[in-house]
Amino acid sequence: MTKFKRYTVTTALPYANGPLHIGHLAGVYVPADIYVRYLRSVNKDVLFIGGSDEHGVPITIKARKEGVNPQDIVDKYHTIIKDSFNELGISFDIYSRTSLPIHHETASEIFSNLYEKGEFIEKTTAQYFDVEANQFLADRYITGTCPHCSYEKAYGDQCESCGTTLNATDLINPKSVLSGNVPVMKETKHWFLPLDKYEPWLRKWILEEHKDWKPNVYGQCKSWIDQGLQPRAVTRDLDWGVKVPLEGTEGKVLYVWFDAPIGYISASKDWSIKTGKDWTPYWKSDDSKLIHFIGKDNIVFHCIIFPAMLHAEGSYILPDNVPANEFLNLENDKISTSRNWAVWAHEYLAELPGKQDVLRYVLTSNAPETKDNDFTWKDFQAKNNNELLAIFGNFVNRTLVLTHKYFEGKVPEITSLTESDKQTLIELSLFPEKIAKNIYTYHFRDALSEMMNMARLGNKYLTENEPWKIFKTDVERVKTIINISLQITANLSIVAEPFIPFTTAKMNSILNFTALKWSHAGRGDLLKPQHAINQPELLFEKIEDEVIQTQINKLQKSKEDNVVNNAVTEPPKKEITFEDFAKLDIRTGTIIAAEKVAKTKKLLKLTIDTAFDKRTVVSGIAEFYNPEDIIGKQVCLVANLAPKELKGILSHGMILMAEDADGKLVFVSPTQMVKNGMIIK
Ligand code: B3M
Ligand code: ZN
Repeated sequence: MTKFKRYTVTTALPYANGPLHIGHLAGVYVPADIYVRYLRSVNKDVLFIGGSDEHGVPITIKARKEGVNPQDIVDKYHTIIKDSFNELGISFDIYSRTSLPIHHETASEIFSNLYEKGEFIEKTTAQYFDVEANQFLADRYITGTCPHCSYEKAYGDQCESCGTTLNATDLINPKSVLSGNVPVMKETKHWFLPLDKYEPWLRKWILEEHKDWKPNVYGQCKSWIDQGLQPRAVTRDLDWGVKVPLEGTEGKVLYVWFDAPIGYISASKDWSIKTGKDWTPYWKSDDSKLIHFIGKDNIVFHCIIFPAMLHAEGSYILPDNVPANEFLNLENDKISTSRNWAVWAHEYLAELPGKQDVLRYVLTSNAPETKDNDFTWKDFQAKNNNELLAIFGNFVNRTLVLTHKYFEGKVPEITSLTESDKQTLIELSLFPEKIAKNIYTYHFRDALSEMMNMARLGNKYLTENEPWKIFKTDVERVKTIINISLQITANLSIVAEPFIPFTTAKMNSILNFTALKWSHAGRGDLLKPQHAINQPELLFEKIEDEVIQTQINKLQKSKEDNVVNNAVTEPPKKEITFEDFAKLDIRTGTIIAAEKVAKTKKLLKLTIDTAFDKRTVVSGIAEFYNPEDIIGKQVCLVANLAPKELKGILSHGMILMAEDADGKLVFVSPTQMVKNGMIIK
């Protein structure tokens, strides 16, 4: 950690179109905060940057739905998000926002600079336009039938049924979301960043010079680069965002993924304005280390597109690392805003007051560092009761109580050291380095577990030495035991600070000393003899089953609400005759094999035993069912549907599923076991 003089640490700018949830916190903000708090403790010069991403189509869509202006939406959520971060102790030096003038200026400047250098390609393309609404349509504003799977509500950028990435022009029967009309094609001019041109440079910079990046990050970059990079449009026809700073570009703004990462730079300028300090070394000096904390869905933007922009601009530093995390699931199900399947930060803070550190602890110990991970309320309770309370809290509390009981709250002196005392002090001295190394290399789970091991050391020491048994007979020995236990406590208050800062602040106030820095940690003489400590307070409290059950019930309710709310209320399709219906040959069958179809999110390849044959059916249910869970399941099959090729697999028939208005699918199956091959009529 030598060559760097200062650290520029950024965190993904959350879209200001909804509140924060635990997935955001576990993936990005808690690890970044641990990293930064540690750096500060080792006296590094750090600028910790956050802010709200207030542009982009999802915000305009939300505003339209609610009948308000986009600015109203972002004002509301910016405040909610900012307050949650603050209450959770995410210690940003600046929490800015991209609707500020300083951001618009900065993004325009970088665009103009690249434009003047001739870095962009100008292209006129035909795009969908809604005549009635008098505007060009972003991909998300167009729906139609998917050319691959015939799903009728595919979006212009992606079919949510088969997972295929689409262009709006691929859709069959396209409709504008704004007016419901059929859009027309109209020519429009846009500016593209020629990523293909930077490919050789990117290949060298990432694939050769950044082999140290996490495997998930490196792997994603490699796969993008190997597939061949294409020019990417950096402007859009939209009326919300940073205006394109060129003549005759009315109604055009910078693409949100062009301006959002520039938000890190403008946030730094915002910090300069507010503090009077200079932002430039953090972005323009080679001895600054730039680190982007993000989730895995943002990798390409932070590792390829933003660096390519900065490289082309030429005066900024590039990231040294991008320690992106995978996703956190909730109770074995993907976190989903639209299904309200989430633990929302602001609700957590209101419903479990004073438990910020418990959440920070649980999210760190479950952090999705190498693979997707799961948060469950039962595990949350167990980690609080069996770890924070039973190990950390219990050790600290016993030590403090005994100090008051035996020595009137004054630190006793060490009288003499046994071999085992010396051993304990040696072990104590080794922890700070182990923890630091893990934090510095972005292994926050391991760092946290070493921190807990230090508390375990204290617990074991007290339990083995049992001062309460010998106080009457050997007070001199007890003095040493309590002194050492107090030294371990003081050490914990230093090394636990990055993880559970509210708790360590409390500890410092009980220990009656000002927070020490990391360089003090490891020593056995932090608290001097006769130093008076304050009355102990409990650091953690037991979380009872009722509290957890309330949270589980709340989630259960959101599942039920979803089912009820999302019933399809459209009128039935056009009438058919019995003869039409009789053309359908629907039969029972059993799934005897199931596997994911490679490179798709939604498709499973099933083998169905119909009694008549064993056939392959490709079904778009992978988001709702795991292959291993549905083997042996009885289903209803449209057996005489013409075969169709999906992702190179010939699918013979279709499984009947019930679908709600959000596209959630459940099997329609016989209510009791029946033989395969029964006719449904
Ligand atoms: N707002 C996407 C997201 O929240 C986007 C990140 C911007 S980081 C510059 O995942
Ligand atoms: Zn599709």
